[in-house]
This record gives sequence, structure tokens and C-alpha cells, in this order.
Amino acid sequence: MKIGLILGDQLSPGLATLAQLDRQRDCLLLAEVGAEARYVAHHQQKIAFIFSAMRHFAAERRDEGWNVIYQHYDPATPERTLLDVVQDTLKHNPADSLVITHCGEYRLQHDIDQLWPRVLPCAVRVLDDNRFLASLEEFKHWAGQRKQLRMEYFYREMRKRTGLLMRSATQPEGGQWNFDQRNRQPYRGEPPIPPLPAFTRDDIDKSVLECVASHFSDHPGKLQPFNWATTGQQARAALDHFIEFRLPWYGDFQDAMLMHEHALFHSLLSPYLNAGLLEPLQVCEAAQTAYQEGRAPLNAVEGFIRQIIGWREYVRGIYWLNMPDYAHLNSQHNQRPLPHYYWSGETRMQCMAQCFKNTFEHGYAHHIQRLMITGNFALLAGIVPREICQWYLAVYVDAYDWVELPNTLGMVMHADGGYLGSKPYAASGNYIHKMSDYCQHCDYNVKTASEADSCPFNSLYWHFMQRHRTAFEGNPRMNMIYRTFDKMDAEKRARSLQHAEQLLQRLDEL
Ligand code: FAD
Ligand code: DLZ
Ligand code: SF4
Repeated sequence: MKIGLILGDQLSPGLATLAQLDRQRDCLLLAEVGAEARYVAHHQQKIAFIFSAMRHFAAERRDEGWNVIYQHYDPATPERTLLDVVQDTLKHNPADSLVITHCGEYRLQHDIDQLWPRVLPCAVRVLDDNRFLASLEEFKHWAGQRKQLRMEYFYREMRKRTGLLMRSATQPEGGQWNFDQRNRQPYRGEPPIPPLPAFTRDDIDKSVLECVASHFSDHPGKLQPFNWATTGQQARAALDHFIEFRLPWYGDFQDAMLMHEHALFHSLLSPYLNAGLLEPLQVCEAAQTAYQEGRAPLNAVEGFIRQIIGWREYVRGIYWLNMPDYAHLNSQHNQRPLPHYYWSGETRMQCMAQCFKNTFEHGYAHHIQRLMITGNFALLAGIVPREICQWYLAVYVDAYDWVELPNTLGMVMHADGGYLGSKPYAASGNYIHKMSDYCQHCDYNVKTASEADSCPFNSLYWHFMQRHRTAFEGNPRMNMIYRTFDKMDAEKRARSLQHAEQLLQRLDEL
């Protein structure tokens, strides 16, 4: 008899573990444990989403005839680990092997590889995660041939490999690989933003929400309104809804930000993709069909598919290629702690306050809010990478180390010295003003840099460029920035840098 341990982010009916086991003879094990729910202070909605999706997944497998052992969260043992549960289960259900699909975080996989075989009375068999389009071996092979890794080239390989949006084996649909020059417009009120789909809550959802309210109320974020899909069927409905109502404008307004709007035309599918409720190819094929049937334009569909077969697969490859050392990189030697408003949400910077509000209310903020507002600020202010990484890992429903870490440490903080991306995504208030309506509702003045009420992003931007001049000046993609800086009136430049110095002294008060 074999036992298949299925983790909270492995809820795919096509999971390798299920394919390896025999439903007549073997059994499945799922466990809600304090150690996984508390190794970082996960947002309350993230815990509720995972527990409820786990319980629904277990019920569906039982309906298919599987023998499922399910451990509900036990508040009497808040420290319980997955290993504790496996050991207890094996005492009552002797098995010759424990089968597990390669997990998403180095932290846990390292224990499974190093510790579990030593302490368990049976063999431990780890299977490749078959829910990604590129295996870790394939990524390693691709990376091994190159001096410099760039997502764009990896993405082109993935397009050829999957045949998605390909006119022929080598030629992309529309004659270009990338249509971003048509994307990235600010949103001016048209077309109206469609409401998100709403899901009815069943008894499983309700009992999980009670459990989280009782035992995890000390975790960040609000538990309600909880509006995440918790079954594969609901996640497919969310996908269909996105394809019909949001995808057509996804490209145009991908980078736009708006007061009191967390979703705009984004899909909000990342929690489902990452937990296994949806599979990447299924999502991309649905988008491709919409293009082929004339229901969505190429710039939108290409931009969307790129995020999934490009960025998502690329960051996963980078993570496993470089862990555990990657997590400790700090190429800019940052030392500043994370300001308190990342946890309280209380700041006079309207752009930051709006992103925090979305984050705490929904466990979600879209990519540009993460990258160009909360991330950009941490980059400019020189926050310790470890602290900002822990924050992103905690506060988003879709967050797992394999995807959060490269995005934060590499893409946002440039703490890997440019390994993941060729230049830091640093921006002043001007960019935020162009892409959002936040500045119109802010106490700070986005047009100035060194007055008492000046937008902090402006002077911090020049301070960042100045303090890392040696590292970035030679970068052809940043050359223009230094030329503009040098052409600035010397007194204005000095005042701006001095103002930034003062802000950095009282970062917690902004
Ligand atoms: P959409 O804009 O609709 O994009 C479609 C899908 O593409 C997403 O569902 C996601 O699966 C994928 N995707 C898009 N961008 C990326 C990316 N850069 N890396 C990987 N996949 C991507 N994404 C996570 O899934 N988990 C994280 O923990 C996470 N942490 C992030 C931290 C920072 C600092 C930044 C800048 C980005 C992070 N991202 C993370 C990437 C991205 O912001 C989210 O995937 C996206 O906002 C999810 O919302 P959506 O489903 O509406 O995305
Ligand atoms: C994130 C999470 C949470 C909150 N709780 C559980 C849990 O109780 N049981 C479980 O199997 N998985 C949980 N997870 C997901 C795991 O943390 C995730 O599988 C690992 O981090 C590997 O990606
Ligand atoms: Fe953000 Fe500056 Fe605009 Fe205020 S003025 S919203 S701080 S960019």
C-alpha cells in the first residue's frame, strides 16, 4: 500500500501523485497543519482559500472512489507539521512508500529530501511536478546554454514548444512575439469595468471561514468579503468570466491603476493556477480560442499568455536553479527595515494606501501595484530584501516562495544584481501620475521633489539613482536617466538629494 501526500497547493485532478497511485489499493492524505498555516503570517483569506479548496478536493476524490485520510486543523496542536501527520498516519496505516509530487517551496522540499527518509519507516518517493510546462531539467538545460538569462527568449521557446499563438512552427501569430507597444494605457473610464464573478458559499466554505475567524484572526488582512473560488468548477467559471468580460481589454489597461479598484481587467486567476485548481495550458488555450473566434484582440491574448507561459514558468525555473542561495542575496547592501505602514496600511501616500487597502481587503493587488507602487517604494527606499519578501509572501492569496521570491528579490529589488531582469523597475511619481488617478487624491504634490509636501517618490528616485550610480551608469538601458540627472540645475539636484536624505531618516512618518 502507498500513501500519497497531497499538499494545499497541489489540488489538481491531473497531479502526478494521483496518476501514480491505485484508487482501489492506495490512499491519499491531506492535512491542515499549523506549521504550514503559520510559517509566515499568511493573509486570513489565503488560509481560508487553501483549507476550503483542500476540503473540496478531498470530497471530490472520495466521490471518485479514493480512500482519503483528511486531517482538519486542530487548534490544540498549533505547531503540528506535515511530518507529524505523516508519522501518525503511518502508525495506523503501514505503507511501503510515501509518494509526493515535488513541492513548491525549497523550505519544505529540503526537509522532504533530507529529513523525511531518515525518520519515516517507509520509502519516500518524490515525483516531478507535472503542472508546469517546462520541467526543472528543461529549464536548467535552457539556462545552461546562456551567459545571460532573459525572459523574452525563454518565452519564445515556450511559444514554439506549446504552439500557442504560432502561425507556423517558427513564426508567431501577427508577425511579432510581443505587442506591448499597444498595451499599457492609462484608464479613463471606458469601457466600464465589469464586476467580478460572485460565488455561493457552501457548508464547507462556511465551516472553514468560522475556523479561520476563530484561530487566525491575528493574521493580516480581512477575512470578509471572501470571494475566491474554492472548487475546480468555480475556478473554471472564474476563467470563463475573465475570458468573456475582461480579456478583451487586458492588454490595453494591464498597467493602469485606479482609486478603489483592485481588479480592473486582470484575471485574478493566480491563486487557482498556483494551488492547482486551474492548469496553465487550459487557461492559455481558453484565451487563444477567444482570439481565434474574434472575441479578444491579439495584443490582449498575447500579453496574457506571455505572463503564464513566459513569466510564470521563467521565475519558477530561476527559483529552483538558484535556491537556497538566492533567498539571501542583497546586492545593494540594503539595511532599512520595512516601514510600519506595510502592515498597518496607514500612510499619507495615496498610491501606497490604495495598494495596501486592496491587499488587506482582498489578499490581492495587481502586478503593477505590486511592482511599481509597493515594490518600487521598497526599492527606492533601500529596504532589506528579506523583509519585503516576507511581506509579499504573507499578504497575497497567490503567494508561494517559488513565485514570490524571484518577483520580489529579483524583479522588484534587483537584489540579484540583474540576474533576472536587465534593469531595476525604478520610477518617480511621474510614472504613477501617468498610469493612475492616485495623485489627484494625494496630500503630496507629484510635480515637485524637494518641498515639504513633495511626492516622496520623486526625490527618492534620484537618491536611488545617485547612490547606485557606479552599478547602473554603464547599463545602456539607464544611460538616459543619468544624462537627464546631470543636465538638471545643480542646486535643484542637491536640494532633491538632501530632501530624500531627510525622508529616509523618517521613513515611518510618510
Ligand atoms: P494577470 O495579470 O491576470 O496575469 C495572468 C497570470 O499570469 C497570473 O494569474 C499569473 O499566474 C501569471 N503572472 C503574471 N505575472 C507574473 C509574474 N511576474 N510572475 C509569475 N506569474 C505571473 N504572482 C504569484 O502568482 N504569486 C506571488 O506570490 C507573486 N508575488 C509577486 C510579488 C511581486 C513583488 C511582484 C511584482 C509580482 C508578484 N507576482 C506573484 C506576479 C503577479 O503580480 C501576479 O501573478 C499577478 O498580479 C496575479 O494576478 P492576476 O491573476 O490577476 O494576474
Ligand atoms: C499555504 C498553506 C497553508 C496556509 N496551509 C497548508 C496546510 O495546512 N496544509 C498543506 O498541505 N499545505 C498548506 N499550505 C500550502 C503549503 O505551504 C505549500 O504546499 C508548501 O509551501 C509548498 O509549496
Ligand atoms: Fe503616490 Fe506621490 Fe502620487 Fe502621492 S503624489 S499618490 S505619493 S506618486
